[in-house]
Amino acid sequence: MSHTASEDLKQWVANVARLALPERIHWCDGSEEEYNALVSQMLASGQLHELNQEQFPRCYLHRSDPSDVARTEHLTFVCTKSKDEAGPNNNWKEPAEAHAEADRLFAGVMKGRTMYVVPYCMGPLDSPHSRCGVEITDSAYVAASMKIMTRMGKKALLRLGNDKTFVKGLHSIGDLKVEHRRIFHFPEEKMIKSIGSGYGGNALLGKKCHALRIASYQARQEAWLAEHMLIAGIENPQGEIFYIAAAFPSACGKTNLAMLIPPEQYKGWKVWTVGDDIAWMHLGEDGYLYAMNPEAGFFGVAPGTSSKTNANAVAMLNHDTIFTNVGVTADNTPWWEGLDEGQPVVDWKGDPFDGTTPAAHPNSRFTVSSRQCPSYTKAAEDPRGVRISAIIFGGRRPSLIPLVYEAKNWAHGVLVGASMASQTTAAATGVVGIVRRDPMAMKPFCGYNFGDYWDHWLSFAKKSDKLPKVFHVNWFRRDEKGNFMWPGYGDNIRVLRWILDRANRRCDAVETPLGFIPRPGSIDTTGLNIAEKAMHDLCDITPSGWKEEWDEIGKFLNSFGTHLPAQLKAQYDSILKQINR
Ligand code: GTP
Ligand code: SPV
Ligand code: MN
Repeated sequence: MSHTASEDLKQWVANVARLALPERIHWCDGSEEEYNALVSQMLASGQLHELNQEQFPRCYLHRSDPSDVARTEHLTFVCTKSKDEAGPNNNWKEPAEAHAEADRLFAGVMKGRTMYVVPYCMGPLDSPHSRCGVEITDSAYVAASMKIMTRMGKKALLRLGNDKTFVKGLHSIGDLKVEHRRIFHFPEEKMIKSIGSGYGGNALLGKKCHALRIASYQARQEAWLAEHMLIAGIENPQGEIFYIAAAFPSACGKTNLAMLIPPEQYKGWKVWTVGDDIAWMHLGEDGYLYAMNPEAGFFGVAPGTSSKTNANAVAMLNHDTIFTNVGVTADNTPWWEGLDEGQPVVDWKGDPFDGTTPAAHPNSRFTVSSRQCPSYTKAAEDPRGVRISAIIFGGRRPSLIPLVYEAKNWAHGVLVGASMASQTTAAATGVVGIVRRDPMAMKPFCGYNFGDYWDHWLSFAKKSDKLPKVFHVNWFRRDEKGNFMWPGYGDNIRVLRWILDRANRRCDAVETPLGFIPRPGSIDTTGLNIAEKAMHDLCDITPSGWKEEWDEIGKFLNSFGTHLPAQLKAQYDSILKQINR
């Protein structure tokens, strides 16, 4: 296969081999035979375990190193020439220093291992918006996962040759020691170097490293957007389909919303899945914003997935799936907390389950092709992407933030995104459950200074007057007893319905200093066991109650100094005045 590769690619592969000293080099062609061979080899080496093949054909379990179960943000760096360019939102390292450190870590690291050369395409092979990359890795698990998650192999290599430019991603699991773990990004060189982790976002370089950190940097230069967003189509009983793009931080509900199944009384309503994690968005010639999913698979959170919360996911996970760090039942079927049935006997580490700690790791995941999802739509293969009617921001906020509100205009929408915050989750290492600022759900993923990123977002209003309306949602408000106030999951369609009515200007709303909120009764609650008072509390905005929040947001925005766009500051100040009134 390597004969179709460009000189540049061949040269890079040779240089890496000279440094890392692999025993052999395998160019991935993306075929079924190749995938099967990778699986057989991993079953033999113990990297994969066969699950019950009658109930779960071609499903396997991978147990990672127990210290390598989530993204490690403190070991992730954006290495631009100037520190200012990376911004206070990123860890920064001088490029030459980072390359030298990587060289030391990669020296001889692949001795005795196979080096896989994995060409991939992010986005449909025939889309002008797609971008290619090559990941070099010494992990068969990564190579197999890239087959599921991207358009990988021969066809990608062919396209990559025609494109002339591609992202170079070098990965090794190294010795898996946290001390030796680094995830370096060189956006100016379109390069990634990641060592010491086999975990998703750290190791499947097409995903967060390429499709968000490198792509966001490119998108700014080329006037598009690379975002941590699901894309879904909402079909109403009239047969109209409107597409939304929604940014929620890691483990805050993107996969679930993208595959939503409406409650029974919502006859004629249907949600179509385009993507569950990343959206690349371009202005069309008609002035509308179009979004495409650069991925071809889902790397989804297992815990909480059940036939009640996400029946589409349950249906897609019963064949051809790789599970990572879940528990197992006596029947050798996969198990996690929240699953409807079954009892775990073995936990995610492979130890007997004793009930004292969760059977599945809270960040255990499934890796599966999007084509297996019952709600997956062909529109996801449209080279232009789908036209977006509404952009939705959201996070896990136990208090204050209402169920839904609408931004007053695009610039205010950018402020709403920039001032997002959410409780941390198990998707990254560190403390879980503390509220941190996470603008546009991109805190861990923006490849440059957030101040410049907001300016880039603001610039779209100069190019089009047909931009989507912007909203903010919160499914995670809790009452005094600590219970979720909103049922969530399938019932979120009730909120989406209001959002689309507003986006299409089919209903009016109440204006507040912080945005538009639903008129009492305009969010349908028929069939829900929710008191009028609770609904009022969920939907209300009392400006005086926002003082502390607005203060926090102000401090955060100011920490970007001269990079903070004046227009955003003006939006902020005008709301501040109204809150203090
Ligand atoms: P990443 O893949 O990490 O980017 O996460 P994600 O944003 O796709 O989150 P996902 O949909 O996997 O949900 C994460 C967790 O939140 C799961 O345990 C879900 O069960 C739970 N969750 C999702 N939607 C809702 C909701 O509407 N209400 C409540 N209470 N929980 C939800
Ligand atoms: C996330 O953490 O936002 C994920 C999983 O989607 S990972 O691929 O690890 O980034
Ligand atoms: Mn994600």
